[in-house]
Amino acid sequence: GCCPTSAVPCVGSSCRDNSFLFAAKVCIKGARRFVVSPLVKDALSSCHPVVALESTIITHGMPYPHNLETALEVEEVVIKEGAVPATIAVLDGQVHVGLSEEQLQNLAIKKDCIKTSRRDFPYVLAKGLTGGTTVSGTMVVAHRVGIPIFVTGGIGGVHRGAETTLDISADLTELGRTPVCVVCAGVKSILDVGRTLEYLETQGVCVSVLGPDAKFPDFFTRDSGFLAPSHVESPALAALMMQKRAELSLDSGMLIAVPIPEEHEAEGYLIKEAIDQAVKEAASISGRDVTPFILSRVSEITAGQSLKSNIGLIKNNAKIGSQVAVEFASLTA
Ligand code: PSU
Ligand code: MN
Repeated sequence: GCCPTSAVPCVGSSCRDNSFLFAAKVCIKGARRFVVSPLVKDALSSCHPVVALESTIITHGMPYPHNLETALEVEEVVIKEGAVPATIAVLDGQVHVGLSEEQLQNLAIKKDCIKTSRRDFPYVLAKGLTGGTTVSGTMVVAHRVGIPIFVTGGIGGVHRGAETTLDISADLTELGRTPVCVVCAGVKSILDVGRTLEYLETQGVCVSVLGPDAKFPDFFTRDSGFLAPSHVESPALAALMMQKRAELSLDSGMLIAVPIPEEHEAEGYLIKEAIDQAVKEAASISGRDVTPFILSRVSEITAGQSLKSNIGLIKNNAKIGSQVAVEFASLTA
């Protein structure tokens, strides 16, 4: 069941040929030039669950050595839940799916990595550069190789003041156009959470909280004050939504929001004040530098408290997201 034209094996004939997997087969031909690790390749060809992971969080989201430690721990969590982690990045002009520990280490210490979203691939690849892929960049690659689910901390969104700056993350349009399920802890309140939810609605993205109610989490805390359009009670139901999306051949992605575990919740008032201050300071920053600037300022102002919450929630997302991936693989096996 492998494409003769592809270096990447197709999803095997043992898989039920539903529309999602068929789409993956077609797309995978475009992935000829990707470097897919042997473990990820094997997993994809045998329908074993694979979880994609982004790398901007390593290159721009956290300081060394926390970035490396967290990346390794997250991969361990995925493996423990019975799935195969596939961290995606651009290394010296080549798109990699599945990184070795050495490659992760190099990425974590390298100073001149490019934050790579969808728009940046042509440039980063042509110049042979190294880049950490954002949520949008990671979704593009995950879909090309047939990975249906992707775990991260938080997605980009509509920035506060976007009504004048027009600063709206490419993550949101990507969710509207690429059928990958993104598992995150909601939308950071450095952003305009309400407008982000509106924008996702316009883009036709299925947004659901995995939990007992539809309170939409804002990354550091479990309740942003906004409601998601829906909630599901279990990873199995989240996986079923993925399958229903596929059966309808919807081209759009999905967003599953997992509230941060109570024990990792940051002090609400402390985070809020730090964020307000950091957003003010970011007034003179623009483009792709805005989000990394605010993230590092919030971490400084809270003396690392936000970083601790960040690490706690991403590991929890990896656990829950892997459970969804395992459930989804069993639906399509
Ligand atoms: N939010 C975080 N940590 C991150 C990011 C967002 O809490 O590391 C990264 C993700 O890679 C996301 C990107 O896709 O920032 C969004 O950047 P922008 O706002 O420039 O679109
Ligand atoms: Mn932006």
